[in-house]
Amino acid sequence: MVFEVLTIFPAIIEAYLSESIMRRAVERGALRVDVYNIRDFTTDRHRQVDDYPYGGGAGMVLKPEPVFNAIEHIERDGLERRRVLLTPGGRVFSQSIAEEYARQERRILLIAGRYEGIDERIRTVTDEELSIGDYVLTGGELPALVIIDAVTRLLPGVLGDSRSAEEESFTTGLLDHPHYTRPVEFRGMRVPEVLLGGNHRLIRRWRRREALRRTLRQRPDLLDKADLSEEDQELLEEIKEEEE
Ligand code: 9WO
Repeated sequence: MVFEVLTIFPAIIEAYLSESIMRRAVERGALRVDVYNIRDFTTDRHRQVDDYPYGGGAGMVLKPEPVFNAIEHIERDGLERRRVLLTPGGRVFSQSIAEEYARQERRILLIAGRYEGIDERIRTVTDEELSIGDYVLTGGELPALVIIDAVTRLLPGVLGDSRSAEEESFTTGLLDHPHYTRPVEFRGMRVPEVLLGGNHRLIRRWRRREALRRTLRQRPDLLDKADLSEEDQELLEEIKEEEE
């Protein structure tokens, strides 16, 4: 997968990608991220990327010209790519969008705005607007990294097989089951007995039950859309009685 990021703060993107799993994904060739500094595509003496808003008011606006120049430069390769603008007004990003991107896209261009807004004409060169949630940030860089991270971990070979994407709770529409590591007792809190024995059928069933319980308690809205088996439905009924 190739991501291209347009930003006035390339170091923010590079810092995250140089660590841990993202770095390994790059080294393994599963991921490439080309970061472009919008300022490099200005043509004026002061390399100005922002300007005053027409109509007045506080704050500055990201200029269209360097952004258009950057996109035209990048697209000289003639390759297909999805052009995505990060904005709170966009379609809300989710695990299913991450899966769709990991499966269907080869190149994604992410445009991260800054200042108090972007010139409206920048929207005309995008295919889609994405939001990572209902809050306002100071720029689109963190949303760009969120999207790169969520998509990259779904690419073949990135996570190894410590845990298949299939097994993962959000894929099945449930929250995760509880996890424990050593010590077996910590400040009076013990690891559930079932996890200490080697009965893997029992462990699987306990984990499923606890994932259902946690989802019912914390995000009951997810249960409506979750893909539940007959056994899940039965477990859920038992849990509901226990929880009363
Ligand atoms: C800001 C804004 C606020 C309310 C309604 C719509 C809005 N659009 C933008 C916007 O596009 N802002 C630009 C990018 C310029 C200012 C900083 N930017 C930004 C993007 N802040 N927060 C985001 C963002 C992007 C994706 N998901 C959540 C927040």
